[in-house]
Amino acid sequence: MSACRKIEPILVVILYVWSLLIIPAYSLYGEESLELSLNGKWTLQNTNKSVLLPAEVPGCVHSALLKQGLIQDFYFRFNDVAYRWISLDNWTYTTSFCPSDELRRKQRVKLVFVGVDTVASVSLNGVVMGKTDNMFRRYEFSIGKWLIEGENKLEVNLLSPVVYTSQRSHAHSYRVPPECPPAVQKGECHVNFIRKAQSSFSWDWGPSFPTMGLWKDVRLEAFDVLQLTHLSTVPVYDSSLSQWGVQVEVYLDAVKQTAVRVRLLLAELSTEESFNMLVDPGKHKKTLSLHVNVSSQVNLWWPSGHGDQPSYRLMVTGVMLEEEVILSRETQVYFRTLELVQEPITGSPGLSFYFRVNKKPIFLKGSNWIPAHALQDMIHPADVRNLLQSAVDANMNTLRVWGGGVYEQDLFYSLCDEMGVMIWQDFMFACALYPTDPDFIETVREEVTQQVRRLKSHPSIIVWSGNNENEAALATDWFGIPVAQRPQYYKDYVSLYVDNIRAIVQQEDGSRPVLVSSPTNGAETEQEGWVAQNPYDVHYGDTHYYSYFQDCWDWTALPRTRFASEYGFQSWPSFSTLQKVSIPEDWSYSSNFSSHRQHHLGGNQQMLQQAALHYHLPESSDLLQRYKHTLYITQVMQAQCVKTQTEFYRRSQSEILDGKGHTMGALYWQLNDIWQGPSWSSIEFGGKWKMLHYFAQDFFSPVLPVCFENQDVLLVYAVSDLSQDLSFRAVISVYDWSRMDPVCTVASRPALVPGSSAEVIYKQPITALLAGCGGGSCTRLTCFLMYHLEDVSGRQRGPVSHLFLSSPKEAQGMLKPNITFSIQQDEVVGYTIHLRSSAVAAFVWLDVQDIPGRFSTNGFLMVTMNTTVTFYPWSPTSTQKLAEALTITTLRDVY
Ligand code: BMA
Repeated sequence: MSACRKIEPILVVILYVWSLLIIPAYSLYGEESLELSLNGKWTLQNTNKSVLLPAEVPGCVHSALLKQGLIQDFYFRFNDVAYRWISLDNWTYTTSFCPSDELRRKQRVKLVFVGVDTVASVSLNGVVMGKTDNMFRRYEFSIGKWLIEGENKLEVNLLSPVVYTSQRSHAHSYRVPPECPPAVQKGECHVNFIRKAQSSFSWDWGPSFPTMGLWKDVRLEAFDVLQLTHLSTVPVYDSSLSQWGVQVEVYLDAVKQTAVRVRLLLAELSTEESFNMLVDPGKHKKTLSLHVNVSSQVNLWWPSGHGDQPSYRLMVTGVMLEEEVILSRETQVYFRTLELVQEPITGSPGLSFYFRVNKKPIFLKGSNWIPAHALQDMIHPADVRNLLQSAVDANMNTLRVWGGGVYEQDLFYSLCDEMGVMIWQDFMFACALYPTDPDFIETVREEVTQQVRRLKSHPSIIVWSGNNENEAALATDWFGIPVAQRPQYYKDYVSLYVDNIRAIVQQEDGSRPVLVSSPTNGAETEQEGWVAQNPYDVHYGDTHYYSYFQDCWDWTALPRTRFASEYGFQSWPSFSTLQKVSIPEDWSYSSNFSSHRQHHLGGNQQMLQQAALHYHLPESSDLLQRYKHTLYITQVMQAQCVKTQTEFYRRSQSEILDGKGHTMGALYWQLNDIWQGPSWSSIEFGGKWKMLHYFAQDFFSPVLPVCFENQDVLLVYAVSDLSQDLSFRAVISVYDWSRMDPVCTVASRPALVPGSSAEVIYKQPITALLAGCGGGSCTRLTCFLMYHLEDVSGRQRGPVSHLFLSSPKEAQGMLKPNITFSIQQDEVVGYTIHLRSSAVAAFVWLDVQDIPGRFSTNGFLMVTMNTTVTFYPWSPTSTQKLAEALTITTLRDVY
């Protein structure tokens, strides 16, 4: 059947297109557009034509095979290895379409691919239109003269990315390590030779699914005179005039010389300006400076927790000479200023490293973002929204879009703008050295230019950063490069990230800081010629820090860094999440499945080893129960470890000790998961919160008490992200493990804590505290502390927290609690769960299996007989379903 009868070209009077001067009778100022993605019918075929199937665009080969039932759930058990064949083959996408006469007659007709994954040759009616080699670029091919009347055939021949990288690496004159990922990752090799999500060849938290496909829209765009291809806005503050402005960039593609008048209107700010311009044939960027009316009140965009995120509607109108409106487009503009401050600190060698938003120093609290799915086309907008909402609900204000994944979709950044989530944006290079052949550099240059233009209007983005850990990889010689060869690799490094990426970013976006790597020493790295001796130097820039064998409760071993951009511990997801991709024989910690999903060498052992430092390991004779308890204990370990470390960073905000401190950021590794497996994440694949995420909600709270011991002296810090100074007192209750009422409660005198600071407000030798408590009946083994902050009116501020005085495995008097519950549906928000416990219970963990939603709190210490927790469902449920699903686990249950 001819495609021509099926696909009606859609005439869209596209608002963002101008067609001036010549007004053909058949199209009034309009551009013709033909969507080939959603409306088109595509087929997909492999090299030897043994597989032929319908395919959706946007999409990829894996998802097409899945939708046709030709493969099973690729996350199921060992399917990542079983389906390796898919990306070892080449695949061809084919479609037919019938352009209207109007479209064909346009002066310029472009075939636009918003995203091709990755190496492909595009042909139209048998003629090659061009090639692609970069998943992160948009491609346009001029196809006007190749279009025929009636049915046109479009083919995209995708080359196996695995074969491609193998060929590229072999053709390269010297090795560009790492050649292959560690065997435990079961991944593919030479991913650094392709501009594609680096984690798609496997990572230490994710499977190898080297996707291939048309992962974003495909369409024809046609016009006669002029097209507005893109619009960007960046707010600018002129402090000498105390005036806001907006730098508006319009990107134009002109067929012939054209005169246009562009009107910019910010109605809410009583601001309007018009610009006359003459556009020459070809592609152009025109920069327009809009000055905001000085008498208008501009409300600023603030990071979450520091204020609102107001935006203003900017109308952009294109006007012909005769004052006829031919274009009308609107966008949101947000106003904020931004600085990355690197300046000397009294009493400390090195430089500060912190962000100032609207002149206010802000402590960055959050985590690192990885791709939410191995197949980008399987990510639903609701998933993105839910993950970001979970970040905000846990009091995060920042996410780092890590350099081994993808530049995220537009929706991600728009939601971050609206929610006040600041973004540390890496460029997509990670944990590797990279080639610098001219064609590689050229495609990267185009990628960087396009991405910066696409993203720079988002106030959420606060820094561009060249790569993940590649400076460190060179400086600390991860890949054993002989000394004599190092200059070549250093040269390649500087060429790629400094001479190309950094230079482009500075040219395209002067409104944000650019870092070359993470971790980096920032200005000091630059001084040292871009590869610092020690990129992990705590006196400069940001650091990444992982230590799996050290006791994670020992804060003295932690780096008192300026900015902790990565740190973390692994845990396993919950049983209900794993159950979706496994069968009963997999449900033990030593199963093949458990080893298979673990991509970090020794990871499963490390988790138990770290847990065993403080907790009894599960020993139930019921093997399934033991497995579930083991998953639980890994989450307990992770939550407590990351809590200790994050609290250390937050309390180090205002002090310099031994020349170190002024920590202004804590972004743990990692927020989300790509599949159901062990990882450093605080949210499981599917959105379920791990215990760590509940802990994060507390340890990122705007007001936080931090209690710890320093050589047997107990200290409480009050950490405040508030704008105003406030007096706090620490209230510390000493509890005996064997009973519910506190043995004693002490309170410090109120102390004034300036806004945005961390101050010591209580200090006492632990022996003195215990001796003065309940007749001295408490020991480190029998008692523990619960503490919180109060303001002078006696109101609790921030969370109630706990401090153990010995490892719980050594605690004396811990009883096996019997916890009963009843559930009641709330009027509005959710379900109230009333808990009643017979004894003090540690790490009380409520789990409703796969009923989507989250609790108000979880993993808590229960020191009162009764407590209530709210469950917020994400889809309709009932008290009965919840009651049937609910399980409660506590620390004492596992041994
Ligand atoms: C850091 C990250 C990731 C990795 C994580 C855990 O190095 O940048 O590459 O997943 O550590 O190993």
